[in-house]
Amino acid sequence: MELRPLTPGFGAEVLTPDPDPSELRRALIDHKVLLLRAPDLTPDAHMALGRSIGEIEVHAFFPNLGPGYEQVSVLDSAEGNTATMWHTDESFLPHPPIGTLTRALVLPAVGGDTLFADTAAAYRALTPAMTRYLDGLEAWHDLGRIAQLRYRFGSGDAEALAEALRAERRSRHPVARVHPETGERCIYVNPTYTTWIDGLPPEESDMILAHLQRHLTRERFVYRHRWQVGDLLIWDNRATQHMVLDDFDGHRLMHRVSVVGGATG
Ligand SMILES: O=C(O)CCC(=O)C(=O)O
Repeated sequence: MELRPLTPGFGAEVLTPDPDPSELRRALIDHKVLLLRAPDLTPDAHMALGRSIGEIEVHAFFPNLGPGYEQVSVLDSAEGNTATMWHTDESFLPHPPIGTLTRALVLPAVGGDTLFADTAAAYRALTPAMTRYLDGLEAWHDLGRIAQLRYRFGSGDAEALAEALRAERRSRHPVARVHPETGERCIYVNPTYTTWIDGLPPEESDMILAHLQRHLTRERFVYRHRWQVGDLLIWDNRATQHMVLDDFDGHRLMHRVSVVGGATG
């Protein structure tokens, strides 16, 4: 399979048309983010591509294409569904998805790029003192955190917050998880879902989470994707974080399919 690097460190464009699924899966593990130009991909073919990587899921809260296509989530900026804060997908689940395949259908004239951070490279660049400190620590990830942020910043009401907290959709994962297929350690906390590091005093937990996030989003670990309509990006959710730049006017519409994961170790 022919690949072209997107950055010196991670990410690759797949140049071979109709790549072999097992080679694609291997490339995803090796490069963490793959770009395919797929102008004619139908929702059925999108789901089939997801299934070639693993079992595909119905997303916990995004709207979807409806009967028969529940696994195709719709991220429509007109409905307020643009993920503009750094995150790994659905880390509040006990088994967060291993990867996501997102395709651009409608794009604004300019802006709305997506940033990706390589959390394995970021882990490797931590000081030995910090990696020793993180060893064995676990953090809580909670769907309620988004509702809390919306409430704090005026885009969500108290009832929505109470409902999200009542739902208790939270899980605990290692702060530095081991990637099950590469054995690499990856920083696995993010500002969208991670609430605190288990067992630490609040100030210390907040300080460590802020440090890790600042560290892993340094330019040297980040790829910025400028979308074209029909682009399909596939990312390894175990070894990356991503966010959309909230810098655009106009319409942005994406379809996404994600692949069910296993336990975090
Ligand atoms: O819309 C994008 O570019 C990224 C979508 C996203 O953040 C997600 O699917 O979790």
